[in-house]
Amino acid sequence: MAGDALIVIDIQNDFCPGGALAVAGGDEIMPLVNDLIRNTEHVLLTQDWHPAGHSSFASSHQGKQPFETIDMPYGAQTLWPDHCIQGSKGADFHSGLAWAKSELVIRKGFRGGIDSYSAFFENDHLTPTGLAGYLDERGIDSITLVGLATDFCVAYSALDAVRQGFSTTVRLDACRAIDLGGSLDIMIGKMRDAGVRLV
Ligand code: VGL
Ligand code: ZN
Repeated sequence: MAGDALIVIDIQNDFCPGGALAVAGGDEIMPLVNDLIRNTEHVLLTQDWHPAGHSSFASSHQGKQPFETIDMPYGAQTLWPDHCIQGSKGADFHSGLAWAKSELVIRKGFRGGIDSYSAFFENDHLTPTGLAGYLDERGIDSITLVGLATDFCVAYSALDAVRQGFSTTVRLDACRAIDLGGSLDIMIGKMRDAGVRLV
């Protein structure tokens, strides 16, 4: 149907085993994701795309370690190992991902002072990426999300998608989680409560 799109979230080397912010089993989803790509007309990708020294990196904050939380002007921010640096090998899509047919790549997290988990808004929940406008203009009102990580970029994208009026499905079997301090259960609960279809 012309009204459907598959959005493939952040399947990049740094989120796969061996990468800087490896998600356990991140590379296992490739066959399923590639099947979904093959069977969906409109395929879009997101790409985490940080400048060196990004404010979401623990290394940018004196005395801070990865996975600690800090207060930023836009709210709480988890700190991460340096990852997905613009133009680096770690920021490339995983070599097993059949991304070639995708019609749009949304890059996010490219402004030094703010992170962006969601494909729709930066972490201030105010600055749009342009994705909703693209989907609206193309007549796409229903999206399916797959990729990495379930409890961060996939979940934040799904929550924003329903808020923006898109019929939203997350294929949990085609996602893998970071699961930091129970974050997977928390975000699954939030998605379910918000009306995201979890499959
Ligand atoms: C992500 C943490 C930092 C993700 C991106 O893709 O889920 N998580 N940057
Ligand atoms: Zn990131």
